[in-house]
Amino acid sequence: MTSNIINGIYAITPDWEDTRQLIIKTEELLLNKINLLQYRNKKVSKQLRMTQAKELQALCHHYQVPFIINDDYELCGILNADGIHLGKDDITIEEVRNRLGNDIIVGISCYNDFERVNKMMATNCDYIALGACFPTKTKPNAPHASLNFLENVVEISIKPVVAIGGINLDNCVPIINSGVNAIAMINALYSTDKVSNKILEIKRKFING
Ligand code: TZP
Ligand code: MG
Repeated sequence: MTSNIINGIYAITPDWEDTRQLIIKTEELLLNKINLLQYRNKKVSKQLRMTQAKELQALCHHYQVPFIINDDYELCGILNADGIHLGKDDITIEEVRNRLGNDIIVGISCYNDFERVNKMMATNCDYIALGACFPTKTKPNAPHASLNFLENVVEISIKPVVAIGGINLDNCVPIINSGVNAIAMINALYSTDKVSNKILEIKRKFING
């Protein structure tokens, strides 16, 4: 994996059933230059996941943005997606490398767990994700990862670090200043009417500090 692929704004899809709505909104985000897209939909059928993922992949391809799939390694393999994101209850990194090869981007959730971070440093995963940084309705039971935790991980991490959970334009500055490589957002990107200025504003904060 090119080392600077994981940077800036990492959009993650909401659990929407309405494929048209999902595509329209995602295209708006791509036009406004998000850096990465993850397809995450835990509420629809396998068949609809396939349809939505295919359409989103084509869009990402058009805008040359890496397309990452949450959890579903089979879908990832069928579509030959750019990456997969795994949590603690998903397939292991060894298994996923065996099935999907060494070129695919593999991201791993490490929550607020320093021991897991250290363990992942010794694997060939491509990035680690930490969160939730703030309370979030999207995943109400997510453990809380403090700013201090983020800073400590950034200091020792030899892999790109992604922050997630309740992040929005109003609260993202300290998170970005902790040194993480990217911030991942669902609600702040998908449930806002006009996101264009917001994306640019947030991207500037990465560049200008
Ligand atoms: N993992 C930890 S918090 C979270 C996930 C998937 C939800 C992030 O969504 P939002 O809407 O950006 O808070
Ligand atoms: Mg998972």
